[in-house]
Amino acid sequence: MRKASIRRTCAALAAVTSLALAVTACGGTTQEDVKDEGASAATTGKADPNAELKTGLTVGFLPKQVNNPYFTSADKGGEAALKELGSSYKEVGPSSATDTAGQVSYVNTLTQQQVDAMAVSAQDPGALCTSLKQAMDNDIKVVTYDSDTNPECRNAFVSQASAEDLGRTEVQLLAEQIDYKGEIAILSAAQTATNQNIWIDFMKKELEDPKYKDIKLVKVAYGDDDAQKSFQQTQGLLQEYPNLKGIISPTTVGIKAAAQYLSGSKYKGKVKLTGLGTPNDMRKYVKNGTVDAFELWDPAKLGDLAARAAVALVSGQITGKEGETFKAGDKTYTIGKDGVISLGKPTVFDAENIDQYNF
Ligand code: RAM
Repeated sequence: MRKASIRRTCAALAAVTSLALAVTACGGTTQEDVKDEGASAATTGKADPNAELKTGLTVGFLPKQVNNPYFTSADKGGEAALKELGSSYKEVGPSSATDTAGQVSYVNTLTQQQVDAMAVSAQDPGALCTSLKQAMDNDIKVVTYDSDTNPECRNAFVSQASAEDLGRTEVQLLAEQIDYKGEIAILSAAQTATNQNIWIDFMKKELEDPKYKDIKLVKVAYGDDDAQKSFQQTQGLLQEYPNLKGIISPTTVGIKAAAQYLSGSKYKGKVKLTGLGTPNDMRKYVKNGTVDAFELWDPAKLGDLAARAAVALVSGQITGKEGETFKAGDKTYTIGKDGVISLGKPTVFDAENIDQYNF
């Protein structure tokens, strides 16, 4: 749908937003209406891999949580890529990872502002769907990055790594550390988080392998990507399960808080901890013997790829269909099933290599 279609969706927009703002956004025919009438590949639904990359675009980043250092790095990567491509960056978002209503209103704000594309890390798979569909109806390209919504509610998902690999390898890492024996728990982020929930499903599948028959997953706790709550949840796990042998925390906020708790307790080095963390957060806990190994991708590279995918979508190089390809930096990416673009493989960090990384 073209920019001109904004007029058709304005009534709907007004219903979910403040009328005054919706009216400003829907003021009438703009230069954009005219410019975009020459149908591009993207607007006709056909990808043109040779289409020139557009410049002067605005891409809005909407992370799960703005004050989370992981998203600060990711979004900085997006900002740098957009600068290089001659487009503008903006970031909006809630400060809590459990504020889905806040995320919905930020999607609506970006729609009113008529950004060309938005990159969203969804706190909840379904909650953003109506507003994201409305954005797409207004000719705004939507990529999710880090944490997906339902495939029909965005054009493409820029994934950090295969969800299956991430879930299974975290179990493999912990199992080795506890000699394939004992009670384990998971300390996750928000209960609704799409990314963590998919990884946890794959952890459970991995645990079905008979080689883990002596490992028992006793609890999945939720720290909501809040440092204090994650710390308290770790403390609670140890109180409830005094024989606990290991914890997997697939969240940068959770693993840091759990490491903080363990390192100041009698469990240091005895209760093993792994999951997803940044090398900068975890360095001291690897060096002081609280943590043996954990993993992550480079968040800045994820943000970079999300920005480049957004610009490729607006430019019509891709539409989000399986098999389409586009260049991002010096690499060519192929879109997979359900519009998924995968960054690559995560890195495992331990005492040997952690000093080589700075993020
Ligand atoms: C937290 C967030 C994010 C996740 C990382 C690993 O920062 O929950 O969504 O990808 O951890």
